[in-house]
Amino acid sequence: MQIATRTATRHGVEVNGFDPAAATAADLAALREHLYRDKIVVLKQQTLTPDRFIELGRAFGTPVAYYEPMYHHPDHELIFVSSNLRHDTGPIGVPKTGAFWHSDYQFMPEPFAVTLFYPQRLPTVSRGTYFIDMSVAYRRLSPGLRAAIEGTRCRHSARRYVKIRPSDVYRPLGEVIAEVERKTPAQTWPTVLTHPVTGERILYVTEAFTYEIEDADGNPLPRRLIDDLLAESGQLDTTFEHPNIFLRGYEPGDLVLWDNRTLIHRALHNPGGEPTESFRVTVTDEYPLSAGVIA
Ligand code: 7UC
Ligand code: FE
Repeated sequence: MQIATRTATRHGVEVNGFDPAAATAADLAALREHLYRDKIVVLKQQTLTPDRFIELGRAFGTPVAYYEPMYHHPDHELIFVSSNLRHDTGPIGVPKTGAFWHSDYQFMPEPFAVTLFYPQRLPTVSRGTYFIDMSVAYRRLSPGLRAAIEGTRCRHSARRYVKIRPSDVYRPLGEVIAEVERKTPAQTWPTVLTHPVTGERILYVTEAFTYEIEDADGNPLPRRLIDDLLAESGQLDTTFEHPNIFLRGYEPGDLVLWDNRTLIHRALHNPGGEPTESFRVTVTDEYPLSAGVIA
């Protein structure tokens, strides 16, 4: 296993020659360390079966099945499938997931620590994921805004991005909305997390899920604060040229792991609708979301 170190132009580390069947405990510990420090680890030239992919996830935490079964791989509920392919048996997974700035499960009681992303079929163009390192975004905030969010908390909900299921057709929208609120009630987290491993401070605000901000006593603060945080962190830049944004491109065989506390991401979907499919395994780890917060 060779770990290529981070360069100025490339975020994260690339790993060649990784074979999960031959990996030692020391190899896996080294990968985990890189994941938390460098935020992205790309394992090159992987050829894993779904079972092996899930097994790899266990080296980084506890795999958790997505709460909505519509996304599950038909034979492996721990794999979340994003796909626009038509299989003989019909569609599997959900097309065009995650095309908005977010952190996986930020709206749930236990947000994921690590996302393992394994493209199965890549389009010829527009293949990659946009990322923002929110510890960098926090450090780059204007001092006034940084001071204004000290001690505040934000509320997060998936409601704007929950996808209706085929079985929801003809249901009253009010009933569907009520079900979303019941199944995924909003969660409140500190606006600034402290990473439990690295101690870095992380701006934990996303365009998709964050909708309210309150002071330390629970009094609501103006929505304008969230908009300013989204703008300064780069999430409102529709040209994707903001200095905080970087694109991680994919080659066949790449298996990408990222630190889901620190990085937010946004899927890049090819506009031509070329066939594309990816598998994802998400894990919780042994640490709280933020040092000092009981998850
Ligand atoms: O369909 C999707 O884009 C799924 C999204 C609402 N949630 C992904 C997650 O893990 O938070
Ligand atoms: Fe996602």
